[in-house]
Amino acid sequence: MNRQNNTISCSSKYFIKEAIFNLEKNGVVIIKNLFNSDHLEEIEHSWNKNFKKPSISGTLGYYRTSFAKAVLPLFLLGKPSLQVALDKRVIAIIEKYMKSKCTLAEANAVWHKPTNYIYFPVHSDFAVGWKKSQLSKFKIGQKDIKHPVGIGAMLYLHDTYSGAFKYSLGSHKLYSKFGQHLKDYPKHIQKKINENIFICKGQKGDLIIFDDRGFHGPDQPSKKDRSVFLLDYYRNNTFGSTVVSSHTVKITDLSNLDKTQLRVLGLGAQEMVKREEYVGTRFKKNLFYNFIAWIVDNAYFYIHIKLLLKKKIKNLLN
Ligand SMILES: O=C(O)CCC(=O)C(=O)O
Ligand SMILES: [Fe+2]
Repeated sequence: MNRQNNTISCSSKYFIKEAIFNLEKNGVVIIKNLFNSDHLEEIEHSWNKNFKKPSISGTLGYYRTSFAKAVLPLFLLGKPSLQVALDKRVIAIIEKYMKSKCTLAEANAVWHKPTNYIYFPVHSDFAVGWKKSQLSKFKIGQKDIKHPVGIGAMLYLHDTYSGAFKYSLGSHKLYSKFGQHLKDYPKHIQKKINENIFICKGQKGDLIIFDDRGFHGPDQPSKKDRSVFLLDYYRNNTFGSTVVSSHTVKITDLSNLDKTQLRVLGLGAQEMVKREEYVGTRFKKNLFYNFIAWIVDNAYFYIHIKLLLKKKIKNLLN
């Protein structure tokens, strides 16, 4: 498969149609030139402020979720991040392809460190029987999986070659019939899925849109850091108006959004996972969590001791 076949430019007159054509045929499309350089620069500026250090006790910073990965609720990066996730052209492509309204179910800024092992293997995001958590009432059925139940999108924040997103072309048409994990598929199907893997090498600002049912993942092992926006849109005709976990937004950033954008953002939607159980809060299970919490709680001890001493000295002098 030629790389050009999956890559389109938004300057093309029929790019929405071309994007849908690629999604139907291959399950993935790379769109160029959607966002101008000023917009990407604003994102980079905000990213650099937020990805210097982990957030500790309310400080600006990212959430560490594993050795190689750190995340940030996307909209903490401000308006330019909302303009990407709620771009009307992107919404049009997704809703036309899904033949349904959609809701932005997840939106994270994700930073990967390079590793010489695979920590996130190729997988499908949905299969029959899928539910978001043990407690979720909704479960994907045989009829549901025939539709594009979820659409992922990834924005590259720099030229991305090593560690790029990869997708097995056409694998969305398997409807995940042996589940979400490649190892559970008969050997000849595994072989075919692997042969059709297409590595979506791309440049800063490229937006990849993909059908979550197809096999995909980051191309690992990888030699380079990777900074991306990772978005997931769910199909309303399947899930209703539902987000995975409610988005964290700054209220002042919502001013220019229209009705459609607010609806896609999850205004009035149901929530599947509570904030305290969502992936960004995973550090609570880390070996050092209680120790670090203790350090933070006592981190002002020197001011406290200074005040105590001051009081003691004052008492002695009186
Ligand atoms: O990080 C990637 O390249 C893929 C992400 C992904 O597959 C997921 O979050 O489900
Ligand atoms: Fe995935």
